[in-house]
Amino acid sequence: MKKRIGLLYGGKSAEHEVSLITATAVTKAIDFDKYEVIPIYITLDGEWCRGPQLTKPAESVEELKFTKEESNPNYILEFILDENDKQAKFDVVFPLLHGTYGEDGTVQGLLELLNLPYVGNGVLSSAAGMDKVIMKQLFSVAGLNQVPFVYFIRYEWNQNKEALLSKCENELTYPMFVKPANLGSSVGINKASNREELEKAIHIAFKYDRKVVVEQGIEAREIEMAVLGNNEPKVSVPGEIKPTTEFYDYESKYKDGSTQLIIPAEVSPEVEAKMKDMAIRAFKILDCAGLVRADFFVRGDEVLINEVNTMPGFTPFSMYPLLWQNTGLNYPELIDQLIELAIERHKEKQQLQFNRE
Ligand code: G1L
Repeated sequence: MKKRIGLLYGGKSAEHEVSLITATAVTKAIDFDKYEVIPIYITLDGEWCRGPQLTKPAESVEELKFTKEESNPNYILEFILDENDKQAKFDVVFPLLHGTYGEDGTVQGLLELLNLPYVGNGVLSSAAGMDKVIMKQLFSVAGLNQVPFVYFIRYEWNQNKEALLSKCENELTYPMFVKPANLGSSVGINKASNREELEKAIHIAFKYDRKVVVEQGIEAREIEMAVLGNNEPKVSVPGEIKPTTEFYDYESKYKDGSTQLIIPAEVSPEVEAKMKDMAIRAFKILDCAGLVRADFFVRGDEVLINEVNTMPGFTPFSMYPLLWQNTGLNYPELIDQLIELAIERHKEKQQLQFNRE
């Protein structure tokens, strides 16, 4: 019997288009002999629209856009919950989106409540992975080397700007990077080389989140690794990002392709072993499932973890799939593996006891 996959994409977020492009790429790679694919499109307004079962790859992004009027039944949740409709249940849901409002873990929470197996990270790791401060604090508990940082919430900033600027200057040195704590992409991130720029960058970052983190800027190479698995996660070869602009920002990340990916990255066996160990420790401390992309700064022989991405770019030309491609696992095989890992984790969870004996 073919497995029925619910492909969930779009969403009420800045990554709407990226999600659509990724969903199109997944339909081009997924094995239609093994899977029935049912597209579920979330519009920019947040409406859930189910499209007809796909029998072949989508040729364009437009083919995957539906309206509420054409989706049948109208309400996807009623559809999923409808015990009478043989079409209703999914074997696995493949969520290719950030949470409805950009805060992750929300979609995963919905899928948990529906008791549906789904690809990738759960509620806890998705939410923790979206908050740079929580993530850094967990890395620190795991004893992972990282750049020094300072953080505060808007309320504290408004209470005493001078004290917080001094705290940054006492604990860090210029240049510093100022970032909103949540948000996966690089929106609202600015570099500061003096007190005036720092204050301005903090002001901008607070437009995007109520919590801001100021990081020590360092001269280092940016190298990433892909992790895949559940209880015994495997790590790919490393890949290096060579930015051509000042730093790896939103524009160059998604639009103009001005970054160069070097796979495999040229690193010593010692550095590679260090990164591998750190990638697995990061995966475990965040309680990840399925996949994560681990991002490092490498300076000589020193390795610092920058962050992990629980929902990495996922087109065949994105770092995560390319890293596996270069490790001997192609894009269709990667999709297969992720689906199997989703089923494996769901089975393990089904065996848990929820009440006292
Ligand atoms: F389902 C996976 F595999 F876990 C998964 C989910 C989401 C992989 C990659 C992503 N990435 C994204 O959703 C995106 C925000 C980068 C847009 Cl496609």
